[in-house]
Amino acid sequence: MPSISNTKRVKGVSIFRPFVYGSIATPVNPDRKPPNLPPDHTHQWTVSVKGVDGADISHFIKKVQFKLHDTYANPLRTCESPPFEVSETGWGEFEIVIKIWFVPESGEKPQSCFHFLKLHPYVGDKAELELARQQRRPVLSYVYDELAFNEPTEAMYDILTSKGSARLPSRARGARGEFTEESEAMELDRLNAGIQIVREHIDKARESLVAKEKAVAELKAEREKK
Ligand code: SLL
Repeated sequence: MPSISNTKRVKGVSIFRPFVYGSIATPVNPDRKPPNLPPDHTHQWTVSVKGVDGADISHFIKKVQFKLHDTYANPLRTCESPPFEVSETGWGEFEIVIKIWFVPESGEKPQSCFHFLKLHPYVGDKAELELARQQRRPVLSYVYDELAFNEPTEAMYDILTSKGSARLPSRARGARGEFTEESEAMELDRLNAGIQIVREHIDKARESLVAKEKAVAELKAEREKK
């Protein structure tokens, strides 16, 4: 049993560790169907939680549970050791709840994140999408995220500072991995949608400010008249 007696916390310190979660899905080739594939299953996919560029994450992540759609037998899938991943076949997209447990030394509660399983290509114009479909290109949907250990226990501080590092995903052009141009384009779409919402908020705030300024000016003018 690992010792969890050292629960004293290191004050004023936060340690961040990058990780990646998401899925890769490949359309089934009708000429090379895996045996026992149910006739309505169109895709093979893998959902995973992993380190950046294959970095080890098992010194801080102990266990990962993936909650699949209820149409799957035993939808709750647990990985007690790396690789933290589930491979399946299916026909539809759905949200996967990913619950991450940390090593006991951390004294941290488990944390959940949500991943929408993508089976179909969705970036590009009609012709590009059609080509991707025809070529049965894998569809990647990965998110880069960070786990924060705020005021870690002393034991956890020792673990985090002696193993691993805060390595960022490689962005070299043509690099193979989770972060392809497609997933980058997707991330950009998400960011742009976010920027649009922020813009709308700013516009609304500006309108209300202008209205208030007008009201104040009117009040002032009225008072000066008296
Ligand atoms: C949809 N809301 O209707 C989604 C649900 C569920 C996908 C998708 C099950 C595979 C099996 C499977 O692919 N479920 O029969 O084991 O699109």
